[in-house]
Amino acid sequence: MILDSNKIAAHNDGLYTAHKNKLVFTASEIAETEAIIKKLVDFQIAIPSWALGTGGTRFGRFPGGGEPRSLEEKIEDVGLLHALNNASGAISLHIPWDIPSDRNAIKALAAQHGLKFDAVNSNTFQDQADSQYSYKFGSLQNVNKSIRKQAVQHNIDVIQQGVELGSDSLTVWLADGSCFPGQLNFRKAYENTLESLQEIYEAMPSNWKLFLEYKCAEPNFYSTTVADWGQSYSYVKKLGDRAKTLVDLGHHLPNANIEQIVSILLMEDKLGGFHFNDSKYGDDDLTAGALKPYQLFLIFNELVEGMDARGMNHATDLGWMIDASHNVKDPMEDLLQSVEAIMIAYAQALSVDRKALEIAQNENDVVKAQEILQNAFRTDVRALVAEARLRAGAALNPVALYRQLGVRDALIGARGLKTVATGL
Ligand code: PSV
Ligand code: MN
Ligand code: MN
Repeated sequence: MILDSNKIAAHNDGLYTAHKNKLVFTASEIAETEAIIKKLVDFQIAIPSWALGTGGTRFGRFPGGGEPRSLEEKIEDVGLLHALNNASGAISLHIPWDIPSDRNAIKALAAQHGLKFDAVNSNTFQDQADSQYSYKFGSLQNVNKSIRKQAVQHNIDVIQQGVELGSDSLTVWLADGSCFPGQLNFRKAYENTLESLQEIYEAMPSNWKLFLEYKCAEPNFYSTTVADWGQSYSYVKKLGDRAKTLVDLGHHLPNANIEQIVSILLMEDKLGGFHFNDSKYGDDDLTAGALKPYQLFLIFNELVEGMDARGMNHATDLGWMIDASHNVKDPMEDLLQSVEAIMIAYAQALSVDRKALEIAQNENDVVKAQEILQNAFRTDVRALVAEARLRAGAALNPVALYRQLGVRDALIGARGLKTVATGL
């Protein structure tokens, strides 16, 4: 066994004294650390099944070996992550990349690792070997009714797969759009997409949610049919209460104020969840918090404020997911880093002095308001995140333990050096 509770305990013993000293210091700087730690213990971020292998770009792919070759191995990898950090207790499947061959066995394997099935993702951005029609000119928007029907039916099949696994939400991301002016009638593309989404929405069980992801560009580079939060909002508002907008941090035009988008969507009860990642140029899918940790904190600041104002449960009322791609890092290490960055941003947002911030805002004390936020952002909360892991039986330093145990080498030993994860 690569990882077990004895190995985690031995690792934690070695780091315990230094950790406790740091925790005492952190508690001297932040009020109510106990309440924050409890929230951190409960917080879970779903791992996308497609992020466990090397992504690559259209120019090349440099796999590191030992990648999961099946859904079973993907679940095992997420199980490893969850054992290390106790914060990755769910997997988000992408269909047809992840069709379970034996559903009961897959469910049992996930349960054995303490994992739930998060939102299931449909795929109408690629043609499958057995598909009758091509999505070259779009799926739910297509001018051809038969193609739209095929895409709708695929989404219905994905819902069915999800129901059988115990998932309760569908994420729809459409590559639909156009590459050149004149290619598409925008209004008709919208109307076709809405009609198709309505059919999908109606096919969902009554406890399910539909998350509609937006993206400003790529693979279409002139227009995207669900291009921004306003367009997603316009669709989900028409669909019904259980349709919500999904915010992928890498899907905005440069300099978009994502935290403000989050605040407004929450206020409108239309925020469904997130695909966390980071980017400098576009849909870069880099490690969360690697480039813009202050932005990540400001997003969580709005989330905590808005969710508390609406009486929402932080852990369960939104879909928390990562969407990442790895070209130069070990995917598992990268995912551990992303989860850590998300937990840090969340802990910092929980530590904001909300009463003082409200007073500063009401008094138009701009300097004070900025000081309050920056103070929370600049205070080191890593000991709180580590303490949450310790209390849940996970590792004080997951990346360090992953390396100490030689997890990647063990995976290469078991699966081989030349592996290609299914999916992206
Ligand atoms: C599209 O860029 C996206 O962000 C969507 O979430 C997809 O489902 C995912 O990437 C994987 O292709
Ligand atoms: Mn995404
Ligand atoms: Mn993306």
